[in-house]
Amino acid sequence: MNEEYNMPIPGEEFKEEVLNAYAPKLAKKRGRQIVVNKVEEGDAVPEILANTRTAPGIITMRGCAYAGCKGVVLGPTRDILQITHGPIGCAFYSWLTRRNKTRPTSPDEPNYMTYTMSTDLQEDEIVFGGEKKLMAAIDEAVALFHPKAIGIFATCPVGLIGDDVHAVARQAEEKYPGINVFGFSCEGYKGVSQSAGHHVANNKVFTDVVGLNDTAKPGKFRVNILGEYNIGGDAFEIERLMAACGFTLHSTFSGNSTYDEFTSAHTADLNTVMCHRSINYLAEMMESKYGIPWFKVNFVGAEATAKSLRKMAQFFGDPELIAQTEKVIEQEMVEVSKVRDDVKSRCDGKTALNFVGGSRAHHYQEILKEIGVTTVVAGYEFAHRDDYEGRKVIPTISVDADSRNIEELKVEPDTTRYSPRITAEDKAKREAEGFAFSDYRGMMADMPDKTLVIDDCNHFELEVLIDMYKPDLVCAGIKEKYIVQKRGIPMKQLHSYDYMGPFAGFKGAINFYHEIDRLLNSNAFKFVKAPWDSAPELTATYGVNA
Ligand code: CFM
Repeated sequence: MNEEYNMPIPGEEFKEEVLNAYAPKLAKKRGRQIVVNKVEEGDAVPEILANTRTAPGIITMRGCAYAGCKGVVLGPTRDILQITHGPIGCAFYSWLTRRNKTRPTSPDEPNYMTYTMSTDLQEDEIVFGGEKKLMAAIDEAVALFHPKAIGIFATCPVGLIGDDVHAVARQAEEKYPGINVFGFSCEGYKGVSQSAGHHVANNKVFTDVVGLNDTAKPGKFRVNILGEYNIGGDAFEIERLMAACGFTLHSTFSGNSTYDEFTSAHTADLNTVMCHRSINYLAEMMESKYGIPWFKVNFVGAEATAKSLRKMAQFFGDPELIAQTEKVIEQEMVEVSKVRDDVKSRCDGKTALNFVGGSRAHHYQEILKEIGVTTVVAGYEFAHRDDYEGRKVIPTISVDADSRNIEELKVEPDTTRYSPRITAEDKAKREAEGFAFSDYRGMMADMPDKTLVIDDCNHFELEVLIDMYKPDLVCAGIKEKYIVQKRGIPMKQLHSYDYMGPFAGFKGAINFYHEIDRLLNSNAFKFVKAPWDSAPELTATYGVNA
């Protein structure tokens, strides 16, 4: 049903090429993770295997559960003091390398993001236990910073030696009444990827933070944004637009956010979900407990931004809000269209590979399309089948031992605070008119037929893709960046945006168009020759045999 993309090499041919290099058992598994797209009636797409373990030895693009919990979901909050219980490296590498920004409202407001706090576990603690050191770290943190809340994050060794971060959190709360201390069992190995850490983070934020304070922020049309992490200033641009349209942004989970905004987030009237993968759990649980409806939005790309703002205005149905939103879109689109058309004249017809975590591989296809760049191969590092095929497949997703490892909370309506923001009849009526609630249609429905979808792509496969499809642009992460660039292919990091941003909203779209224009139309990359093409391969022998 979707337009067909005429791939230079059929996807099946690529599949055969890479699967041949694998041992039979792995080839069988990878065969189910590499899919040639075809969209049928009702957005039905082929099934893809996702959210399963990466085979040992493969250089995966994935990260760990700790990264998903501390780095991704909680990291962008500025005033929850976050202690990594573990070796120093885990804390160091989760220290703002994702470029999540924040903007305290005054110089006195706490901002712990400029620090990284760790218990710096040593061999002694690995042998004798590290809980005392954790408590000492909390004592030190309280004495120095007097935080409202402390999050403790477990790393792999902590899980292996059996330190109980939750017990220490409870002791700390007794010792320091008034400080909310909570632990996360987000040991790196907890799941098959970051995704497990997202779920752990969602659960704890839901049980220990959201709902503690019933004071609503003043204002009309009160909205939370879930799954927006303010990379390169994205949230600042979204905040600007929301204010201009007349929405009240109550809290963002978790770009440019504070603890107090989280505690009262349940007072908002609408949850919008930007990154479905990392935060759909919280949206679902807040709906069950408090009656807040949610729907998916996307602020990457000018069209997507306009569509999302319109949908939000339509949800509230206020004529003034709708008119003001239209006015903002119209004003913003003047400059957007000008730059887009100019950039498109130079980028039209180019191709891209797009491999990002769990939502950007989808979102960035739309913005690339705006300047005429087609994503011929895309994949998520760690998303689930619903992010590929749409939420309609959730009932058919098989639960394995790894996913069972993460607690699925049973959530009941709050006895006093459950209040459905719209009636069941109103919701049904709107749904009949095509207004989708609690839904995500997934990436594949938006991709042309015959394009390739690859889950948990690895470095070997990326190299074969580049050889076979000769893309004009590769979008991926830091681990991929240098191999791609050394081959003379422009590469854009879509995790940290390298040194740029914002890319969200209208001004962000303009930034992105310019950046892709510079990358695709600069001559510099044409002069790059991969060092391994001219220099002999290095060989060596073990010293002991010399
Ligand atoms: Fe969501 Fe994200 Fe992403 Fe993600 Fe990530 Fe990220 Fe990502 Mo890097 S929360 S899934 S775990 S949109 S850090 S801000 S860019 S892999 S595609």
